[in-house]
Amino acid sequence: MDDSTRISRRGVMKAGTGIALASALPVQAAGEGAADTVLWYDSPADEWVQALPLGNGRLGAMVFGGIANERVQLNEDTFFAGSPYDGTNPKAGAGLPRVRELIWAGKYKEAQDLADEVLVARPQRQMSYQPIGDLMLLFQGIENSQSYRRSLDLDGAVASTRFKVRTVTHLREVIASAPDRVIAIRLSTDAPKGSVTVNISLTTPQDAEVMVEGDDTLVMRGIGPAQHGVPGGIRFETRVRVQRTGGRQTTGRDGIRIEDADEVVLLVATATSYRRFDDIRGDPSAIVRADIAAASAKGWQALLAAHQADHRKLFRRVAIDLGRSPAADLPTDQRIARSGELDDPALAALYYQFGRYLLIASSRPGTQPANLQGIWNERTAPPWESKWTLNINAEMNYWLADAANLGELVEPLLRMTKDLAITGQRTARNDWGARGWVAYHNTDLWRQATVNSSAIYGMWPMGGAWLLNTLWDHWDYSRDRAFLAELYPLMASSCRFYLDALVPHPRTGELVMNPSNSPENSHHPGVSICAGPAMDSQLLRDLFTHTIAASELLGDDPALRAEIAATLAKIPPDRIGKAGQLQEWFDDWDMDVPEINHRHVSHLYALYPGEQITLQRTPELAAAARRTLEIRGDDATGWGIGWRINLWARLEQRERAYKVLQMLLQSSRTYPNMFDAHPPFQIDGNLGGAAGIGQMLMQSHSGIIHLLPALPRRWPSGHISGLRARGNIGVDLRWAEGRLVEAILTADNGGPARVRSGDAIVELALRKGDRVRLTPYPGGLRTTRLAG
Ligand code: FUC
Repeated sequence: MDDSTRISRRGVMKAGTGIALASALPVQAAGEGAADTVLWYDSPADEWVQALPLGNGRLGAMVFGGIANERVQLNEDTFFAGSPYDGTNPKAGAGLPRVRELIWAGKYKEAQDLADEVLVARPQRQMSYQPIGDLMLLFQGIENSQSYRRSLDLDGAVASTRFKVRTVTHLREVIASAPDRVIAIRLSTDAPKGSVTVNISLTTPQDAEVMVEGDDTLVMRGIGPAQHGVPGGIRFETRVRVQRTGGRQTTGRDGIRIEDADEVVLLVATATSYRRFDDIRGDPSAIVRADIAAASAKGWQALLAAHQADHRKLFRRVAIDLGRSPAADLPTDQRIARSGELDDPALAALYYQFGRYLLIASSRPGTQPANLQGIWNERTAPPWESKWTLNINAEMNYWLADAANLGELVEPLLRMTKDLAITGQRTARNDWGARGWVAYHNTDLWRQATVNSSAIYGMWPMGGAWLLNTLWDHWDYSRDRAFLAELYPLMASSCRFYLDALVPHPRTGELVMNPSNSPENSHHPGVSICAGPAMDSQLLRDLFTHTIAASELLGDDPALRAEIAATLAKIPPDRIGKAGQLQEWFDDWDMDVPEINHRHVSHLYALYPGEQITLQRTPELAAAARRTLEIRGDDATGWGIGWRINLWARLEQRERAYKVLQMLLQSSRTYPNMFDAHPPFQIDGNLGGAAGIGQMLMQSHSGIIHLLPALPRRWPSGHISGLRARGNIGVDLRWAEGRLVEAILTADNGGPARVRSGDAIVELALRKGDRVRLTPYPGGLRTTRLAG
């Protein structure tokens, strides 16, 4: 670092003259869009939840759209506190049988207290996701601006800020490019020359130093913090390369100063030393140098073109139109603030596409899975550590993916599960003396697979099963055998854990998990620990059934298959309780619990995302699930509401699903930038809510593709194209006056398909490549085969 000059807070400075880089003046913004896939505002963001998110799966940026002061808050998805560690509690092996005995004896409080001592990890809490810092742009010569507009174009994946100062229009555009691994920013005007004067600097809450290297590069280098006694170990480096056309450039105390440039392009690269949960020997400096070198050779236009082609390949697969009213012309924050009073069907469509946008921006093959906040976090102590919560949130983040034609974005979840299948073996052995692997209700970058936080929340050994069932769904949609072959060993190993861990219930002999809980819900004041809650059985029925099916498909492990089948037969069935509700626990405690309106509806897993309960095949259980939903009530956290939309849609309660969606879209559950409000911000509500909108329009489960199962009155006419159904089938829909006009199915695999619209059902024998049009006639569905 000999050629660098320190300009950190303590800083010194060095002056230099930049080399002017030729690039054309912009004629037009890259993507301010007038279309219905744009979020826009008429004033800058005052708060983080008003700023606009960009992401390439790994790098995140929140753009504030300031006029004289612009802040671009930066994240990198592997930047966490701590370093590789093993939190397993050495007392677990001896302690677990005692916890179990206390539960059988009905001494739940004692059992939970003991679990806190002998099972909960040391340290108890996991490591938190960290912000990298902020790129700060301080502009000069900008007073009395007019005609302000900032926007996020979901189709172009560009954040733009535009305003006028006297006769000159200023335009700032930001992208986060996946193909070129940088965040790129262009500052331009429509003046013929010299209107960009800006100071560029980096700040960070981390232990880091900031320097200028050469005369055109800012470098910030640091290390992540220690937490809960685990030393900080992840090194990171951010580089900002400044490219300008015209004007002058100096370096100084506050970073790099550009005066009177025609145009400026900033390239921002960030990397960390993280390679895997047990390896942080990467070289962030080498990575960002290479990223910056490659991106600087390209120029803005080529970067933008590559970025948009890459993004649109995913984003443009689905188009949605739920109708349009004049409300759609209002700024986005006003639409959200007034969503209760306005008739604004396009807001739901925007929410759906925003969910797809967020998943594209926060989960790409090779990156970390979307965490509780996707990849966007400005705090060093974020809520719930902004990590992965496995008792609903991480799975919910992926409910949207396959049906919304973004199936390949599930890959990071598979990789995280592979990691957990390694670390989780340690815990399975340590805590249960079992084969296979276990994961509990949270994990972090270090893939902790331990009971964590405290037993009331964490004593839930079902994280692996839910992850695997979520990943199975990706197979079921895509029918990608290579994916199944990667998934199957993780399933088989997880089954071995449960085969060893399940124990007979003393009253019935049925096989149950003990200890466990029904996520986060107390059955008696202050205690959630129990044996055999309904959700355990539901998750295990799915895991076991899927593993048997996968082993048959792949021709593996007949002996294991037989063992699983024998155990499956002894898993308790779902039961209906004394209020007619679907019973949440092994005992019928449901009506006497401290929080009757609890946010989690874990035992409704079987209705959604599972398919064990359906209106057609298990009408009594479906009625009980409905009763449970009524008792629980619709109001909940953002993700809790998101889940309820999907559940009501599965119950085909169209107006109820719509009502709950409206609850999600109001400002208590949706921030001005459209981020979901738990509160605080959690991305699960966005992705689960968008999945719910999808479930209202098309469902595929239990062997049926159901068209418009929960279309509300307020969306009388519209269309959606590019959806996916299980079995690798494409679905396009058009409707008018509340009725299906036509559906087009595209078979990418072939095979039998049953399609339902209203009361009409048709059976199709599809060949690979078939395109079939379905049109309703009184009492039925007409099928027409379309040419290739
Ligand atoms: C679960 C939920 C909370 C929150 C947290 C991240 O524990 O019960 O509401 O979403 O995850």
